[in-house]
Amino acid sequence: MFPHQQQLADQFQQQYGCPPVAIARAPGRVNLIGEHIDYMGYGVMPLAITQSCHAAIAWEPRRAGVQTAIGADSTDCQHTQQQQVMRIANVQQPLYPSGQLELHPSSQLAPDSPGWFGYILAAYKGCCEFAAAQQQPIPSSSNILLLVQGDVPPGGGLSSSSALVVAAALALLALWGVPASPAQVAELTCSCERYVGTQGGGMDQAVSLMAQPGVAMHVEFNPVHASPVRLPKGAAFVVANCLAASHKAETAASRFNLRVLECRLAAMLLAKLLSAHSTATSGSSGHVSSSSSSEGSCAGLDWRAVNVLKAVEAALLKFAAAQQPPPAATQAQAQLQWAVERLLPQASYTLQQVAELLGCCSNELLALLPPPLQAAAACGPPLRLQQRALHVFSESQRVLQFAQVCADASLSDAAKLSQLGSLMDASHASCAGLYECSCAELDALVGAARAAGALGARLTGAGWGGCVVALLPAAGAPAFMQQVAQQFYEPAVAAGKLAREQLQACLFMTVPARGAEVALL
Ligand code: NG1
Repeated sequence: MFPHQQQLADQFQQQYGCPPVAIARAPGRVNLIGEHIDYMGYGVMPLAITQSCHAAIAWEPRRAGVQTAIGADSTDCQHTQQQQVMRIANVQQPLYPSGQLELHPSSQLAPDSPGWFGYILAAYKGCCEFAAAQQQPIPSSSNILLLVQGDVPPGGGLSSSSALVVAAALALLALWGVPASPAQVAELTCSCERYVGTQGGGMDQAVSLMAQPGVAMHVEFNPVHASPVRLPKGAAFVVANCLAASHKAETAASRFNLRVLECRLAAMLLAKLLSAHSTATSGSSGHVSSSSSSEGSCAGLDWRAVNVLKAVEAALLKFAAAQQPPPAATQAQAQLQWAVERLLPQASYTLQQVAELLGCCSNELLALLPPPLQAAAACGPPLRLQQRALHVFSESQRVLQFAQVCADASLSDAAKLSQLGSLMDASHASCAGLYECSCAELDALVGAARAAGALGARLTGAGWGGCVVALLPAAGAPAFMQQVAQQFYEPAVAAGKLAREQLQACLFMTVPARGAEVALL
């Protein structure tokens, strides 16, 4: 039995007058390093936190003598007389209002539905698609009852939304009796969360499902898998909320999707330019010309088929190695930087310029992108391709270095802690400078954490608000927390911006927790 299980079962009974048949628990996560690179194909290093989302589920009981909402037993929605619905409630009322969702695989969120239903609808659609692909029938003879409870702080970069999607998906699959491995649920919840609008990678869902207690997880993609990484003895991680909510997705043209767009265009453009590298010459714009006839000759790159920066990494390294004179540095990170700066020299690009460099028109380019990225492009933002690509390549190298340091038997634990701290600091600098996903509040909190003795500190999650994660020697963690509380939070409490009882949710030490689980009752 996991924490909250019995309590939630009792609340379910009170809410709906019947017991749940399954309760799913899905944890939030804190990402130690590897920010904004999962959707570009690169591995990341999160751990699951104990704060979780729980979803209790059951079929709605039929009452004797009463025509049910659905009518005759059926395993096919199309044959039912009335619309099947999911009744939804949250133990946190009125923060998360109750209501119901109509259930069919093409359902849209009704305009008057509470916003948080979008995540449950996304999970439902993803589960329908998964069940259909597995040729598993979806039972639909009764309405569904769902009760949600969660304590992952929302808008904090701790993945509260993915915890909800994963918990709802696990609960639905359990109710339907559709078997799925953690990796399958990770894939299905990653793609279905895109129904909610952001074009994220698969980190949050994967770690929520696959985390192991006591270790960080090196999560890699295509296909998704997670390997445990033993952290040095004496490492403590403290999570602190900067008190500015992370609004990564408030509009379709969200800043999150704009970053995905910039990375995607950088990948396409690099593929195009690299495909011509064997006969490349510097054009007057400073760009390596892409007009050569050798397109497609470099590593078989077809820019139209390139979606992620990882796909051009090998060709970039080859490009750097083939130059005369070769770049001075031999390290992959320096070589990638050299090549990106040479191939994408402008401070920013317009969509029109990107299209011209690709040799097509803007509309043709837009047609290759999914609608949320088209929406991001429609606002005509300056596209900072070089900076975003430099962040992604350097951050992916830092993830590998983080794993190497953890595994290096020749290093003392103290030396490991110090090196991991430096990598986390460098990650924050890159997020703030090259990726521009920090904010004044996050930067101030990172500064306060360092001043209070953190070996390294960085924003965690999408950024633009939310939380930082700080690395401490365990012995120093209590004094650290006291100092940060005094310096960062007490002024907010004094100013009435933060209730004292919220402090615990804003500043806490975390240990790597176990991944999602389902209890069949
Ligand atoms: P959060 O912190 O939950 O907004 C988002 C993405 C991740 C990853 C991080 C940045 C979703 C569901 N999550 O996380 O995949 O890209 O940003 O590293 O989109």
